Amino acid sequence: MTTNRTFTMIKPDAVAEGNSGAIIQMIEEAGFRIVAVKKALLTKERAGQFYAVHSERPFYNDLCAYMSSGAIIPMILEKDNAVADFRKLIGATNPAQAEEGTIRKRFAKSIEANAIHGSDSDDNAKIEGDFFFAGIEQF
Ligand code: FUP
Repeated sequence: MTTNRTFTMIKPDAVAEGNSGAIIQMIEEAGFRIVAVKKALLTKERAGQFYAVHSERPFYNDLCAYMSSGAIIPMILEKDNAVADFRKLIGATNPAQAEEGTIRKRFAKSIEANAIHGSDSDDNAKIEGDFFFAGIEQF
């Protein structure tokens, strides 16, 4: 299945530091349309569900604690080639390796507190978008 939608969430470090406005501006200037958006707080258990694919990784516990440490801003975005183009816009997982002009280069603090999430496939974009927005009207 190919769609022109992806899922993102601005992570606790970026929300807490007041960078969400600048990040959303970068997203819109790159040509993405916001289909759905809200501010939310994940419990550690729900963060664990979101990152279940990483449950065997050594960083899983810390990641779940971090992702439930403060508010996040999940969004569904729309654009041609959304998943791949958004991954380019956010940059490498480790900000030390992120290219100039990417969101993580500008705002990420570490590999864990890396400012923003972006889905890695169309299938995951749908699963992750539904995780936060199932049953909510989308425009
Ligand atoms: P990404 O798709 O770029 O978000 O990266 P991954 O799916 O590989 O990792 C998901 C999240 O796990 C990252 F955003 C941050 C966290 N992580 C760590 O904390 N340590 C690592 O070594 C790798 C990932």
